[in-house]
Amino acid sequence: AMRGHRGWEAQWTSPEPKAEYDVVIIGAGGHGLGTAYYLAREHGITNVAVLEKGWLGGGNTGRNTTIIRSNYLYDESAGIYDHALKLWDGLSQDLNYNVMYSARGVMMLAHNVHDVQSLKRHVHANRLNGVDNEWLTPEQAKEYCPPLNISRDARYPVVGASLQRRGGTARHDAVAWGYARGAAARGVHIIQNCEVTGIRRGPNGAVTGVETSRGFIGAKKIGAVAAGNTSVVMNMADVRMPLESYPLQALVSEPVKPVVPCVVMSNTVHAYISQSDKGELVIGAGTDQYYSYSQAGALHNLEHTLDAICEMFPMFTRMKMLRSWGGVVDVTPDRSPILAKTPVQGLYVNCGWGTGGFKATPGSAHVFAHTIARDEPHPINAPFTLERFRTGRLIDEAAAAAVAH
Ligand code: FAD
Ligand code: PYC
Repeated sequence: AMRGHRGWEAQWTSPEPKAEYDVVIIGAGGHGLGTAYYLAREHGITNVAVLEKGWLGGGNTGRNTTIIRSNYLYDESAGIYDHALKLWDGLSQDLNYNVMYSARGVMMLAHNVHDVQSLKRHVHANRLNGVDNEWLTPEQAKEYCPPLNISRDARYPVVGASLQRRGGTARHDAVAWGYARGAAARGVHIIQNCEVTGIRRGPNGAVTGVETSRGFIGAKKIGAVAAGNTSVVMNMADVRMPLESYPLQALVSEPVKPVVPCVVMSNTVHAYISQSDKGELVIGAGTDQYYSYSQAGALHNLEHTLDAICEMFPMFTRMKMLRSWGGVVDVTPDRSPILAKTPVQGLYVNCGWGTGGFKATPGSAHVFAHTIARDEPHPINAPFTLERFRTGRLIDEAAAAAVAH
């Protein structure tokens, strides 16, 4: 049907790379494109290129299950994830692009005493930080999400749930496209099919530019925002990262009429579900248990996840699944991100979002742009350093990651 349309303007231009930029961003996912957008909009830095080895949004940004929430445990996390949640609220207006943010509520299920203690701890910690979160009985959980099975006979019965009502979903592609259009309109160059293969440094060790599949491109500053490939990119500047890269899989069903009104997650049975505006059930698994740079994973993980979904929602046992895929997630030892300067002058890194960075996209991009522009962290990302893995000042969010690792 698209072939019949004429005169549609490209949403962003595809210029030839210039010889040099003030800032080069490696990776055109939501975080990289958002960083370029805020560099231009908030800091007036428009001589910026975003280099992407594949196509814009083709990494984890276009592969994730779009769950948005800010119900993490620690103060530092409340700072960054709730900053993002507040930005989600006005993002469509800000970008003049409908990112379809829908605050339909994120419910996290408890199946045993340990889950109850852990989720209630999160509820209390969140409320102390002014982040909404509440505890539900199984009956209240079912009232909020009618198809949920709360039978006591289930293998892992639902014994309670936490609910963040401001949590929800958004349209992942639209986030990448909206930031790309907004950045390009302010003069940022978005260059696809341009793989960074090296980082060049001058005699004093500071960065001078990047080697790419389209030749050398000079840069005064470089922001590496390459998600699952961050270790590979940072290795080009001899910086060893505390990251492990794993495949994370998801799948969608055939489209059906509205049936799941919110997001439901269960870390214990390793499955989560929501329904897209197209009607597909969007379902995800825990990470595969081996390191890999492959954007695919093992079938048994999906089978295990669908077993769990059928137990939580017996009405879906005869649903047909349409397609599955994987992304490569970059996991830190404390399951919190790294948004920081690096030991190399002029090189900045934004990574380690693991299984949960989509929700952070606007907040992360906003404070990372500040870090690059001012050469110092924003107070919100100041705790998310690389050094914390040496000093031990960790921000352990393994439980709040809510996706089995
Ligand atoms: P990406 O979108 O991956 O962008 C990085 C880009 O860098 C890629 O496009 C890549 O091609 C490019 N790149 C890499 N190396 C180079 C190079 N050498 N040269 C040039 N370009 C390069 N998070 C949530 O909050 N909620 C969820 O529900 C959720 N579900 C998920 C489900 C799945 C199946 C997966 C895989 C992830 C999920 N996540 C979720 C995590 C989330 O997708 C990521 O944390 C987030 O999208 C990372 O965004 P990004 O912009 O940093 O990375
Ligand atoms: O971080 O909320 C999350 C998430 C859900 C699915 C994958 N990640």
